[in-house]
Amino acid sequence: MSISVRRLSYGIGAEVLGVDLRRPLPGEDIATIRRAWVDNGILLLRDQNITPEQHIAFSARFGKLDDHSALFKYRHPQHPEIFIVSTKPNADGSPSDTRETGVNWHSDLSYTLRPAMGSLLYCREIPDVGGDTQFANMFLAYQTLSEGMKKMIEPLQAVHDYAWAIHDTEKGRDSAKAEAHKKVNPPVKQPMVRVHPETGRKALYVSEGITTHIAGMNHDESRAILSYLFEHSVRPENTYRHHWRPQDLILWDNRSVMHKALRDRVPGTHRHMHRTTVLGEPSGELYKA
Ligand SMILES: O=C(O)CCC(=O)C(=O)O
Ligand SMILES: [Fe+2]
Repeated sequence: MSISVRRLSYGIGAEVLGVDLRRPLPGEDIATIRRAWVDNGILLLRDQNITPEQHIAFSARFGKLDDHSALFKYRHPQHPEIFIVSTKPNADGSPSDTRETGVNWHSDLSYTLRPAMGSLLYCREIPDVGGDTQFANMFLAYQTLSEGMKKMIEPLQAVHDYAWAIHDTEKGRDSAKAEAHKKVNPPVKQPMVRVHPETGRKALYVSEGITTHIAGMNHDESRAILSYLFEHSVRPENTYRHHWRPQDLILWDNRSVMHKALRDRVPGTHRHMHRTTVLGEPSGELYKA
């Protein structure tokens, strides 16, 4: 069966048909998938009845995988390459720590000096309604800015801080947790406009969930500019919203895409996902206030 690719929406994404990840794919199919992935930002592969081993093996064709040491509590017990995002309570009945993972717009690991190239999220369980994920095309977000705005932000860097990312959970600001994370993940400065290493295209690289302010500006100045950019990035025509089916696998390119897990879960229903993470190129530098 040969591979075909069809677009999912105006703004972002494509579905890949004709692949079965239970068997290793030939190199030319991996090259086709990688090209479609980079060009479309996200790829959907439906009906993949795969084991964690097959998920890891496919992911590793695209680069070195993260062992999720920064998020060690939520790793799969047998497979550190798999990060579990689940709403299901823990064995002792306490709520899952990852029930609120990714609920604000972000790009994976942008708060580190080696942000993720790609993430591959696999759906194991999903309710009929809710549990959706939304994606935004940051190439398009950059392209649709005015020339004046592009010129102004191009040389700037912005601060990405994981402690900020986790402050806004159901529990409110959990400073003990935020402080512990700050030690592992101190704030970093990232370029506001990132040049995609494979295509040379420019993408906007700030996100509401993780970016605190623009380096070298005061918070009021910074807030005005960032608020505009956040709003601009996630205009509906720039995004795609996915309602998952079990056995869907979605790949996103963190260098040109932001994503967000929607808070649309119907009480009493549950969702269980497995993610692998492909490491990317080094980017940014440590931020000293
Ligand atoms: O669960 C989701 O829909 C996305 C969670 C997330 O941000 C991630 O796995 O990177
Ligand atoms: Fe994420």
